[in-house]
Amino acid sequence: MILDCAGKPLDLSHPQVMGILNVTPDSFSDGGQFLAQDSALAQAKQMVTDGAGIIDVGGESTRPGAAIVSVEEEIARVLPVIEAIRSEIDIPISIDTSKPEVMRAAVDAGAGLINDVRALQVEGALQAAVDCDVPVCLMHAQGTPQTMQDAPQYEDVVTEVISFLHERIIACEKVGIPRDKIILDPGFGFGKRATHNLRLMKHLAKVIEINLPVLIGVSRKSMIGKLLNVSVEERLAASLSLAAISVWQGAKIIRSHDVRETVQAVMMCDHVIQVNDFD
Ligand code: PT1
Repeated sequence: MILDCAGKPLDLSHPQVMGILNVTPDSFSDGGQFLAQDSALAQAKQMVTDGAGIIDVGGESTRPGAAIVSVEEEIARVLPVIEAIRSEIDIPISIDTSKPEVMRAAVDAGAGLINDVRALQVEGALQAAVDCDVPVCLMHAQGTPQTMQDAPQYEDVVTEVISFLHERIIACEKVGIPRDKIILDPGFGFGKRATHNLRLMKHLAKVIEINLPVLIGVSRKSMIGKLLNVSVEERLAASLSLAAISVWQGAKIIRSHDVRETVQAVMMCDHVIQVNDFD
């Protein structure tokens, strides 16, 4: 139940919060304000203080309609940040990327988990993950960030997401990534309409039944904006409620912009889950 992230332990016997550290000029919610290395480091330190169990560093925005970024640009964005965090902070770093070259460079610099919204489907990504020898998060998406929200369609979103995740687990095992290094993510907001996201959330327990740790990313996402008609700055309460619903069903990692508040929500849920009925 303790995941070894390149020497840094991630204890999944309790739910953990993954702090989001975007290093993209067009980054979602943060407006690129953490581009500078030292402010990225300050942000990472604050996340540790606030109770994050892991920090997710990403140099490619994957929100709907985001721009494509080159390998060179992505490496230039994330490497200095990973190096700075690694030298001063003791918790695991995750690299949010789909590019094999970025995976290799990031893990060389000290990242301990590969978080891939394309579930290692890019040419060379499976082999990069094998060589990096760190845990991987496999996420479901329909389409690519550029076009995924144009016309998402499913016959049965829950079944289709689960089938996809099973296929990717098998692809991983085939190349030598063992099950005990795999985390799953149904991919909220990735080629899904509001109803698809809601059905996935309602039936998240079915994803949990695969019996691998499940990661959830709902923080500030547009499904909340669509359903509640609130701007991105006003989505904290709804994000926390979705985090609680996820943890209650068994999710082990919650990816969030708002670490302090999410840690409180997740810990409260965990207290309810863990309470002894007989004393
Ligand atoms: C996620 C995730 C991620 N989300 C994992 N990694 C993003 N494992 C980046 C919107 O609808 O859920 N899981 N890495 C950010 N992507 C989005 C997608 C941001 C949709 C916003 C939206 O607003």
